[in-house]
Amino acid sequence: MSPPAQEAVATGVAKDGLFIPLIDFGMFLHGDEAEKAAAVKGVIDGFKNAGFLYLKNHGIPKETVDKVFATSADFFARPQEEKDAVKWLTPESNRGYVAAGREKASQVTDSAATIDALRSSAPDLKESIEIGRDDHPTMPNNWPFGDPEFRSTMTTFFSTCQALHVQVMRAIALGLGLDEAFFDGFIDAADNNLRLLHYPPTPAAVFKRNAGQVRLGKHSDYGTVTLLFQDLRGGLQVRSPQGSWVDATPIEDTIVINAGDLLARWSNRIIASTEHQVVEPPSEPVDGQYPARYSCAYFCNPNTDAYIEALPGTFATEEEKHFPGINAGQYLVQRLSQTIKY
Ligand code: FYU
Ligand code: NI
Repeated sequence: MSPPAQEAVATGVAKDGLFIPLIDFGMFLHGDEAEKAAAVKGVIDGFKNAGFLYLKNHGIPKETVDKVFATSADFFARPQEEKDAVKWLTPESNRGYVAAGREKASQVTDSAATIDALRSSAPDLKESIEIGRDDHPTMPNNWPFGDPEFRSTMTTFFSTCQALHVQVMRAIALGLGLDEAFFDGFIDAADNNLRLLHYPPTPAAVFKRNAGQVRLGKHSDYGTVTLLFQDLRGGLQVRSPQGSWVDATPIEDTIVINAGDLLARWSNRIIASTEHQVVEPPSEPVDGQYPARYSCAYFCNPNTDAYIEALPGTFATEEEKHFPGINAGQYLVQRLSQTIKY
C-alpha cells in the first residue's frame, strides 16, 4: 500500500469568517497531477475568500531568507546619514531608503488631506529600503555605500522571488481556468519591488497614548501578489469579512502571500485584495518596550507596460466589468505618489 497522501491544504488562520489556508506548495511544484490540482484549488480558494495564503515548501531555502534578514538588519543599523545618502526620490523609480515618518500607508479612497493628517498624528513606525530589478535601463538602484555583499545578496534574492512569483501566477492561472502560462508574458520583465522593512523597538506607551497608532497603517497592496517574509514577532492583521481585524500569526518557514489591487482588477474582483495593517505586537512588552520587527515584502507587479483589464472568463457582458482597463506602470506610480512624501 502507498503511504497516506499528504494534504495539500491545511488551516493557517480561521476566525470571524476569515479563512487563510496554509498550502503545501511543494505539491504544486513537484507533485503528481492530483496533488498539483489540490494545491491549485487551495491557492485559488484562498485568494477568492481571504485574499491571503500561507505557503510552505515554497522552495526558497531557510538559509537564504535568514541571510536576507541578517543583511537587512545590518543596513538599518547604519548611521542615519548613511541611510539618508541612498534615499528614495521618485515614485517612478521607487528605489531607495524611506525614513520613518515619510510614508503613510492608506487606502486609495483617502484624500491627500486625510493622508497628511494621519501622517502627522500617527506616523507609521517603520523605515524601509526599496529595491527594484537591477538591470533597468534608466533607473538604477540606490545601493548602500561600500557593501558589495548587500547588493549581491539582494539581487540574488530578487531573482529567487521572481521565480516563485511566476509559479504562483501559474497556479492562479490554472485556478481561473486559464492556460498555465497565461501570465508568463505579462510578468517576465520582473518590474517588482523588494522592500526591506524595519519596525524599530517601540515603547508600549506610544501605542497607549494614541489610539490610532500603528506600526503600518491599513491598506491593500497595489500590484498582483505580495510575497511577505515575516519574523516571529507578530502584529500583522488582516480584515475579516465581518470587518474585524484578525491576527495573521507568523508560521515559521512559511511565506504569506496576498493579492493586490491590480490582481483584483485583472480578475474582475474574483480575487480579493484584502486590507491589512501592522499593529502593536501581541506579545508582552519587555521593560516597557516592544522589540524590533523585521520583514521583507516582495511586491510583484505586471510588466510596467502591461494593460490590465478583466481577464477572459471573468465576465459575460461589458456591464459586468467592474473596472476600466489601465496601464500597470501608471497605476502603480499613482498609488505610490499618494503615500510616500517626496
Ligand atoms: N509599495 N507596492 C505595494 C506597497 C508598497 O503594494 C509597492 O511597491 C504597499 O504597501
Ligand atoms: Ni501591504
